[in-house]
Amino acid sequence: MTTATTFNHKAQWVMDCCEALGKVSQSPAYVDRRYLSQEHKQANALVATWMQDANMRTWEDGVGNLWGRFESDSANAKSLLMGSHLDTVVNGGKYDGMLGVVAPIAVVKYFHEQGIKLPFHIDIVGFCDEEGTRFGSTLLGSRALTGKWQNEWANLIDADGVSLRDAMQSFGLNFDAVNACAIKGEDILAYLEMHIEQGPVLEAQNLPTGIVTGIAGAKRMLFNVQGMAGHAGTVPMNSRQDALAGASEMILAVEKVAQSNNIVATVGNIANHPNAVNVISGNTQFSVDIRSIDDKQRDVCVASLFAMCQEIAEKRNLVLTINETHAAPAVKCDSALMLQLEAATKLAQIKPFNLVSGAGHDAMAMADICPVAMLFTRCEKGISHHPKEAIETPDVAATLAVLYHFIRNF
Ligand code: HGY
Ligand code: MN
Ligand code: MN
Repeated sequence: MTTATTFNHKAQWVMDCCEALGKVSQSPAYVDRRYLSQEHKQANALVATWMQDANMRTWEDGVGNLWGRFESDSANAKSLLMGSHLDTVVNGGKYDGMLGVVAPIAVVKYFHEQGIKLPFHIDIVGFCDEEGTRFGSTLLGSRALTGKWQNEWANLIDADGVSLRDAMQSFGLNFDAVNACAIKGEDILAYLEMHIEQGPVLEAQNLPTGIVTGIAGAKRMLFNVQGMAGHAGTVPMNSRQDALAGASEMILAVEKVAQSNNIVATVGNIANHPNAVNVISGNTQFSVDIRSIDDKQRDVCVASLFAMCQEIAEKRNLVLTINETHAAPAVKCDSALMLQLEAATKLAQIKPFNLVSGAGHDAMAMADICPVAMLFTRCEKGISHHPKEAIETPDVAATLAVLYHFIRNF
């Protein structure tokens, strides 16, 4: 009977790999690995050696994704595609993304060691930019695979003013050649992504793994509030056009709309100008990330938020402009794959449990070309996008056992 204990040793290997990847960061103090950086190159090279040790052929595609293939002997074999992202948020955890790349390598390594051959290839992809940390976008690596690469992304710029086009060139890639990375859906049997839950549900259920039913859709926008800078000591309060004060009222409106509609909305990034102690703020920009498993409900909330913020702007004699920077519809996981995950979970002697993903994943992009499924691993207190992100080795072993049975019976 192949259960979690079969994979105890491999689970420790996965944890050690995530630990090693956690050290590949642009900061010595915390995890921070961004798209097209030196750390991206290092991480791809490191993961490629683990894939090669599992008897996988490896390559890097034209957008910077890392690939590994465990070849089938069957002629015209199609691929079961698995993977997740290798980039991180700033000051992130060691498992968000990385677990979903390293865990399948561990199971492939087990197949290789056991001399198990499969009637389909196993392809594992380490996506290069899911978080969008460097350019404020998201899902760039997976959208390149699904033919959704956008020409206007060439002008996305990072905090240093480097454009995506130039950053790709320095990395040895060509922005205009990315469309050649697109893969054909008919070659992919399914896409399965393992990921830490990034929420508290599995811990509350006291379960090591969970089957994802759907992924919440997200919209990201940049709010630009234009006021009038002025002297903090001389401009009377009733004649100010204070951009930061206006933005603050708008940020509370973001929170209010989310709370009163049972969705989630976050202002994570703010820039204030001139940001001086004795100057009334002339311009404030802030990001809004708003999500729901129900796209219609989310868009109704976005509309009411826009109306509330325009009202605040008029009342304060400010000019508000809003630009949408990202939109991904909610995605339902494939019901047949969910049933196969359920059967595999039972074979691993674990109680199956279904849950929604509030976090976004590359599976949202891959759903454009093939059926997708996700398997979650419990994480401590649901903490993620934080250095305290933590998982337990036995839960990784359980995840590997479920994955083993899923593939053996796929
Ligand atoms: O934002 C997200 O949900 C994902 O972690 N990129
Ligand atoms: Mn993340
Ligand atoms: Mn992630």
